Amino acid sequence: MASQELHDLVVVANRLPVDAKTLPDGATEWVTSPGGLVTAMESVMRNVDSAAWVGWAGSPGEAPEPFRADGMDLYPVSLDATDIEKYYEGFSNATLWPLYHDVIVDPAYHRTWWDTYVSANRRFAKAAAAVTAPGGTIWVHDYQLQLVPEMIRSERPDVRIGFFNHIPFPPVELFSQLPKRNQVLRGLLGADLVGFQRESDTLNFLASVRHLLGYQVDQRTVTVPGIGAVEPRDVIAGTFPISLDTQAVTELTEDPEIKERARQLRHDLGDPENVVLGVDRLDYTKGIRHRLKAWGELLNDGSIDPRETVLVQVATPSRERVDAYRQLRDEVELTVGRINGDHAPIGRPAISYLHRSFNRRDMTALYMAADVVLVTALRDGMNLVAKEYVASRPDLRGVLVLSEFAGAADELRAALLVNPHDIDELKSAALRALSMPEEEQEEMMTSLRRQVLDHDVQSWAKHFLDELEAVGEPAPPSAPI
Ligand code: GDG
Repeated sequence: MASQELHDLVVVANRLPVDAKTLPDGATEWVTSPGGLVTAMESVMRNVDSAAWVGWAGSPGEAPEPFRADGMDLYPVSLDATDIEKYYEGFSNATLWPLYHDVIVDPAYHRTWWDTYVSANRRFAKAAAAVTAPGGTIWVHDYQLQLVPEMIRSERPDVRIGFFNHIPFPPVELFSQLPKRNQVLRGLLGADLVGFQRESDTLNFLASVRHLLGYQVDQRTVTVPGIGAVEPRDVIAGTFPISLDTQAVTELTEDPEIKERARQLRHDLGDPENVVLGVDRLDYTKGIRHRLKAWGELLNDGSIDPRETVLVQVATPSRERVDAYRQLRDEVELTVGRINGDHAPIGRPAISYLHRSFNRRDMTALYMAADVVLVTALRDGMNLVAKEYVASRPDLRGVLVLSEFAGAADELRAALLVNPHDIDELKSAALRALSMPEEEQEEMMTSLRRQVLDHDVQSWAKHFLDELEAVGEPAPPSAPI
């Protein structure tokens, strides 16, 4: 168990980077979930004397006591059934998520959701403020916790606060729809540095601050006016595109067992000439319906022969208690069933649809087995699948079809960029990818890999924390609140 010591660096995210595993004797073991953020944090945490992570442990009810896992001190925050319904599934995932992703589905607004969002944010803020050393640094992550920076600041004006938004920040015309929009902006402006994935997100945020709050914005610097004894302060907004632990991906691609698994996968699919892959959380932002529509049409008009070309679609279960997600699953599965019914050869699918999670090794084997990956997001903060595919192809083979609405499109300019709303364009991009000569694939992959391998997640985290370090001295610990 971790002592309640004070830490120089504290990460705050909705989820702790661990999953509970129940052992045969009924005891709980914590297994770290190997996400990109954990890897990034591990690399920066190694360089500070004492680092910690504050977040929800994943099950409703009372939070477990603080504990250590893989060298990190973890501080669980409790969320009860009402918090999960109103703060997490409600305001975070049925209000903010669709609004921040271009209202692909209608955002729902309920006043009680907001109240619970505020109280849950306060719990995270208090937990972080309590474990941060004087003059320490707190890094808050993502849209579920937008009020946390200001809440921490009011309690701990002595600490440096950074905020990073993993999802897009919408244009002011859309953001203005959000009830409590000004409270959200003020919450974010409690940070010293607010980071976004794309330049357009940063500019959208600054435009909202200027238009809705009327604060002075000079290039990247917002001046938050002082009130009473509190001095005006500067907040910097910046663009920090997230990336992968490319070293870890490279190691997986060199593993003979995974190479063999990739060969086996193709064999299991009937050794088709072409394997096309989609990997997404089953989320309406990912453009899975558009992809299936294009694929169904290509099969209908005979442009693709299902005996030669198979589409593998991994659709990882996600947010299954939120209405729009249940509906999406039904629609996707109906469409896949229809397409397979119409086109699959006997004993083999035209679309191999996998509604479950795979481990990292299997995911890498899938990327290595795929001739084409389709990323057709209608809006996506970054989209790590696009980068993972590129990092998994040291053989320089394969083609990435990438939506221009994914943040990754800003960096991966060499991919076949598409507007996924244009089904004809999607169809021609898929056909072009399938017929791309090897030299052209090599050229594309070389250029994409240069971009991905030169910018790993460790340098992303370091860059953010270095900028945060540089944004001026916070108030001394004794400063009045
Ligand atoms: C948010 C933003 C931004 C998927 N299925 C399985 C599996 N995955 C992994 C992928 C990838 C990750 O999950 C998904 O990341 P994405 O970036 O594609 O999308 P979101 O989950 O929406 O993430 C996004 C990201 O935050 C980071 O800032 O890029 O825009 O929306 O790594 O490989 N992993 C395993 N099994 C699966 O079945 N092991």
